[in-house]
Amino acid sequence: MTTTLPALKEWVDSVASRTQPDRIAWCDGSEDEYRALIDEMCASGVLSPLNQDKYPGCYLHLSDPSDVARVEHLTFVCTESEQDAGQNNHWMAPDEAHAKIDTLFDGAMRGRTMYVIPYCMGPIDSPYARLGVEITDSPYVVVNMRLMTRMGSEALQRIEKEGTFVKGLHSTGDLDPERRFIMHFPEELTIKSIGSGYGGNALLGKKCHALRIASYQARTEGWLAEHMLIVGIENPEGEVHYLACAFPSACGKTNLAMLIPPESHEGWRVWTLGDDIAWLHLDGEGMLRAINPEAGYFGVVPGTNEKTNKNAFDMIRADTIFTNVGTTEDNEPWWEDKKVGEPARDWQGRDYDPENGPAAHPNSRFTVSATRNKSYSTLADAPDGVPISAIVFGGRRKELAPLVYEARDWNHGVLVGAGVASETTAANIGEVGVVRRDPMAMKPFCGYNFADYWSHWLSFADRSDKLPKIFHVNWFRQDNDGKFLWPGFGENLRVLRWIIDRCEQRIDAQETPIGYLPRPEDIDTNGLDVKDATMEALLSVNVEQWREEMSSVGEYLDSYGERLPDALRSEHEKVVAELAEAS
Ligand code: OXD
Ligand code: MN
Repeated sequence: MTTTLPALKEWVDSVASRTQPDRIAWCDGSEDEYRALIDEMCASGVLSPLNQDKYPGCYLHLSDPSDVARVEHLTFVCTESEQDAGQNNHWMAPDEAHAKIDTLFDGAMRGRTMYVIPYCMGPIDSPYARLGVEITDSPYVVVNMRLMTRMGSEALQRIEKEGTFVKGLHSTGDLDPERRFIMHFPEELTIKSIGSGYGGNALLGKKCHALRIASYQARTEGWLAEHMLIVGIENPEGEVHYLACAFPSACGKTNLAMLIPPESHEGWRVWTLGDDIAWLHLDGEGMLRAINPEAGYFGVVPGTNEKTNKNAFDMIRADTIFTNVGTTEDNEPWWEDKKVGEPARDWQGRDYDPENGPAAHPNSRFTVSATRNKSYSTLADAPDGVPISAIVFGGRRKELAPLVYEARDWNHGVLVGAGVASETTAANIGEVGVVRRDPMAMKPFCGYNFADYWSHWLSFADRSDKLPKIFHVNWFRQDNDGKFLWPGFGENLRVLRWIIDRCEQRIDAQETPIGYLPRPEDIDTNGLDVKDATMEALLSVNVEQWREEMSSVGEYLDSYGERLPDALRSEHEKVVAELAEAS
């Protein structure tokens, strides 16, 4: 197999002449190809089969212990002007970046196979889908890309027809963190990544293409590429509302996307369209519609159990690739909080010893096709996507942010999104548990200057009067003893119901300086062991703390200087003024 598209052929040839692979394999995305690669990797030790009776089609990959998460400090956006990348990104001049990384690619694939992976982000026949080709020397990346994207012959045909595609070059190199870089050239629709075989560093369709490059493209083309799950909530009358929710990495997006209605909610159903990324477009009527560019999930494993996410727990019982989990004596995958079984070996393949830390790495992952999810919505394949009723932002905050509040209008909602802060998690290499600003949950993923990004968001208010309402939620508020106040998981449906009622104008709300809040009695707590006082606490706005918060948000926004849109500044001033008046 090769291609009829000269630009693609020339690029593949030029990469091969630099990297010097032993052979080139064009991936067709077939089941046979997948199986052959799995068998090859089991023979070479890159993968090992898990217990095939209990976990059929499941395999384990243990990564290099230095290569276990995204590496934001080694991730660069390389635009001609440093200001275009913004202070939210690490920047390097494109010439310097190409020169630096190309040297590392010289001869990097000697003795290896170079795989060419044509892929389509989004339903193959969607006008909103975008195309890419990843070249990699990792067969592990190929099989993951097959689960995560629509990859192979059909994608290649569309690439040949349209002629435009994102070029992604990846090599695991020598896995030396000193020679690890993830570089993006949005002006050239190009990604170059070397030195890591892990997740978002290596599966270039995901964070690199569908967020960093796509957010840049989206700005020039008038749409939004966001770090959002897409979920459909169906009430007992059969009415479905679709929500797009942005949360920082490892804050429960997959759980919310697959939420199982609690027993108290007979007749309710939840449909998953996506668990990580949404591409949002205005349609001819001014409705914001979402597609999920991905076709699979690369989810955090620890914490997944029958109670927290039964759909995910069942979904990963077959045809799943596990990365960096532990194993039991009879070779089942094991992770902290699985609630069944005992670990025998840890994620480094050593005999399990609690002295060495957890059996599964906190950022261990499953890769699985979305179609294995029981709550999968076939509308995930709809070319026009689904209409979005509400956008929901959230973060992991011990205090301050109430369980839920609603922005007054779109522009205020952009301020709410821009002010999102959350505790850092193991999804990135770095300190865990430190609160940082993570606007729209896009801090690690926006491919251009945040100030321009907020202007782009604000511009939607001039383009449509049918935009979704914007909300903020916080499932993670704690009492003074560090106990979570809200039960979370399936019970979050109770909060989503209030959100939907607000969208349908079925319920009033209290106006506060930070936006509209439910009264404690507006959230249905029937059958829940949550006391009235707890609901009061969950829905309280501590004016003093919010003044401090707004002053910190103000400082953060000001750090973007001249480029910060005036409309955002004035939204901030409005909230500050309301807080000043409040008692
Ligand atoms: C992810 C992340 O893997 O956000 O989705 O880190
Ligand atoms: Mn993510």
